[in-house]
Amino acid sequence: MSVAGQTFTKTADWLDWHPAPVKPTFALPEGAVDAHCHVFGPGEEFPFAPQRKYTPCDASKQQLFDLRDHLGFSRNVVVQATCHGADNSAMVDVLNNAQGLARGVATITEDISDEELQALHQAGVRGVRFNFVKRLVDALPFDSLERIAHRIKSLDWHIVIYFESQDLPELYDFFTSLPTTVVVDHMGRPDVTKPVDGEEFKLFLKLMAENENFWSKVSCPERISVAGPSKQYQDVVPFARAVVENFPDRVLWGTDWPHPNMKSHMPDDGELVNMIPLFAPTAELQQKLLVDNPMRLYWSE
Ligand code: 0GY
Repeated sequence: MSVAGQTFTKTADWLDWHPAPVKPTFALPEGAVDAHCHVFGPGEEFPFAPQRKYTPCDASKQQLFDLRDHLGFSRNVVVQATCHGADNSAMVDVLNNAQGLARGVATITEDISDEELQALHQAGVRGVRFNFVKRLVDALPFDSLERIAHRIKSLDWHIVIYFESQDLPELYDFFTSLPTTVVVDHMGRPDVTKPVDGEEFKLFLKLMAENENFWSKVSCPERISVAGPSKQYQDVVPFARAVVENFPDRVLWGTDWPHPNMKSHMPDDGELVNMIPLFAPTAELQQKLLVDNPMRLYWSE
């Protein structure tokens, strides 16, 4: 594909998303929200950022809407993917074409104007993402992130943070200084070969327990699992279940479609939905995880 002379050849060993996920046997509650997914391009319409760390396959808004309907979700929260940098136009294009059924999480830099922030809000953006995963981004300095945090607080937005568990100790004090609701991607990427009641995951549970402004997505078993798909990602279940049962009013769930950077295999999104009752075993917990919590965070106005 090419845009104004640029070509977008996907990164070697990049896997395309699953072309035909099963219809889930787990029936989602009415009004369920897929609270973590992305779109990629299409590159011809929405070019990828020059500073990106990978070039993905295309994954368009219509393909996202088709997946939503196939799986039985009602709404999406579209998180800006790092391959688009701070150009939010592909994500905003989803929001503008979703008839109110999608909200967004943007990536911004300090030079954004108040008018641009207002336009993102009008489109349905309700948060910004701070990414600390070194293979994905060159992280912004803390003081810049602090200034962004204070600006978006006035819009009543939240901050989504993405980091890996080994980096939590050094980031802990910065995270707890943030002035807004903070949503952790994928439970802080726990190392599931370590015990669920071990020191490393205890620090994450402490972060959640001692800071009521912290939420967690119980997402991405396919990324976190060491056991893998042949073992149905069972090694992730105790971690997700601990988070849901301890913090039932501050958890979200998402497919993570189209699954950036999955190198070993591509998950079947229908099978990911079928894992939800293992994470949230009662109808009450499922209602909070899939409907009440995301609606409160993203559709309160
Ligand atoms: C995720 C995870 C990843 C990538 C991104 O924006 C992104 O590029 O989020 C990853 O590579 O772990 O949440 O989709």
